[in-house]
Amino acid sequence: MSGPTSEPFRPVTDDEIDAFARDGVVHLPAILPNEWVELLVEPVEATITDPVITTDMTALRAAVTDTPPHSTGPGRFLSGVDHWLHDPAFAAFATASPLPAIAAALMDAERIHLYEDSVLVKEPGTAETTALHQDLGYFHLDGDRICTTWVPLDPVTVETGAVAYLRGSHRSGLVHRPNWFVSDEPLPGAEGTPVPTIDVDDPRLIRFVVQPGDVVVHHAATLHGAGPNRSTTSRRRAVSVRYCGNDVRYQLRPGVPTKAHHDQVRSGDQVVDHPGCPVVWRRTVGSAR
Ligand SMILES: O=C(O)CCC(=O)C(=O)O
Repeated sequence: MSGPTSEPFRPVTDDEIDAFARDGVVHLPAILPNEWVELLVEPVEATITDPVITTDMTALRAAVTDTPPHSTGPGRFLSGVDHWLHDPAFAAFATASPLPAIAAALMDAERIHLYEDSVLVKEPGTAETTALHQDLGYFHLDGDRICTTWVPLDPVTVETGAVAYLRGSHRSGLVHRPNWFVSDEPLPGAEGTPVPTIDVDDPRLIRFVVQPGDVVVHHAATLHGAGPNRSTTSRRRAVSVRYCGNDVRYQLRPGVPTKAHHDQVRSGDQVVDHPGCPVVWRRTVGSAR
């Protein structure tokens, strides 16, 4: 499947590149052609109704902790990973949409590799928050050019579960210990600096009101989490695609799930083109930034 054009609606601006470097996150309004968002709607629906592919994060939180909040109605936080490996629509989205070029522009990269994708759906009435965390601790990678592109399929507000980013936290130099994603409880055996406790009203938290066609990109070292979906009618469907660029090395982290190709690499190896982490964009003479 090739999909619609790989050209973004508009270029990434210098101000957006500066914001990403300064804050560790940037909101790119109206940059993704709608056809790409539409392409994902059915595959996301198929995915979240398949209990083999998707984890019920609401049930996971209930298993990990008795501490509220827990959804008491039909609200569910549903999440899955690495859909691109078996679904052509997700593969087209991750490899042939404008996302790799957008990541390259923000990270000033010579090439971009696909690391993974995730589906992140909070149905109306989902009480579970996404715990504050840093993606880097979950990635078996080390380096600066690593980012997550967060793509909403619905309009998203603070009420429906906007992601909150701790401004500038990507510059801490710390790798934070991964948690269960729906609980602050750390993953057993995982290493890293404890995630700090940040009040939801902390003025350093940035949240964006977004529309389908927007993309929010954060640096892998940026601390972030998300609220519940308090709406009784509006869904909050999103897909994250995670990329790394040149000068990134593997760093195998204990206690964190690995991918099949991680058996073939050692910590310190450069990330090179491989079917498990393919190059999806290369700078060419005259490539748009
Ligand atoms: O969508 C969410 O609730 C969290 C998103 C997130 O943590 C990510 O994409 O890295």
